[in-house]
Amino acid sequence: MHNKEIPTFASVFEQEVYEGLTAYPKYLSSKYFYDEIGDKLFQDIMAMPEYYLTNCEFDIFEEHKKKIVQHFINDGSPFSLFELGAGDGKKTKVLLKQLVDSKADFDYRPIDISHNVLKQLEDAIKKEIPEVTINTLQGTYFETLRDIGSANGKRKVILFLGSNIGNLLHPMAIEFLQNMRDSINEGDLIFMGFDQKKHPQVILDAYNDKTGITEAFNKNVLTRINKEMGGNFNTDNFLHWEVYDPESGTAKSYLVSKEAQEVNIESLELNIRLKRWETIHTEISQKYDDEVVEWLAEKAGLTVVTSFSDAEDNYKNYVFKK
Ligand code: AVI
Repeated sequence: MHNKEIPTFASVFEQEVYEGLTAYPKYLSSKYFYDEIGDKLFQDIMAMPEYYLTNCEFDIFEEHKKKIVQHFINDGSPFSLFELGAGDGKKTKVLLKQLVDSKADFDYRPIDISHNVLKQLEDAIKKEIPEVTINTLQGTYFETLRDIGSANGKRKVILFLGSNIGNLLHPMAIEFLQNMRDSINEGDLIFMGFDQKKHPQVILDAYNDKTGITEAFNKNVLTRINKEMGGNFNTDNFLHWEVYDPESGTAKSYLVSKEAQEVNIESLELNIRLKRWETIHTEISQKYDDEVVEWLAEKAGLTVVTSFSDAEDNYKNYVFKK
């Protein structure tokens, strides 16, 4: 019998690239967009006028900050405010300032995979809102949720903003919400952003800007494979393509091969062929409505307490409890 060789991988990234590029149809996970360059590109995306999500969430916080923090403060007992994937904290600062003004007894515990991001955030908070006690936590969502779960004593409020949940398909989103649920107790809260269904063109424009920032962001996964695994992708040979299905609310990003091509990835000892117009699916950005959010929450054993939205209901932040 012929034994098929099982490749060994130096990292989960390598393994997932191998699996995704040898599958049909091909795929790569959007979690690999983010290295130093990808982080910067995402910052640029958040500053684009087409990428309405950031401004909507900022406006919701500005408009409803008093009511929002009232939910966090609850009975006035001390609490820790955790934030998963904290980023630059621009929006969170609105809530932190309001918490200080409301004399809340809390500490802020931002969590991010990047040391660099956390250091910058810590410096900014210490400078701009010195009243806030900040303790950063470095790690993946999964590891840190475990840490949150075992942190005893204070009440917990967990922030998960920016519709980051939208990068997970529903089954994964439910699993993620279940993990969040397992890390909190009765009386704790989860506060999350969910981008809403809207005019399909607005969504397509947000994920397909004319300046090409989103295209560069999408292609950064290929650039990373080139750098980190000795790949020889020519990113010019791919189109960035965005589709949005208004029925399911799913926006999907693809890299489409403009010509028949062969790519070699040295450290995977892998040669792949792409036909002309063959696709690599890279990202989903799910859009929601109240029914879907309630369904996800129920599946995960959470209850929707209330929600806050912008004037046009383009975006909503939901408060969940156990
Ligand atoms: C991080 N995440 C919520 C963004 C989104 O909207 O799906 C990532 C992104 N992809 C393209 N533009 C922004």
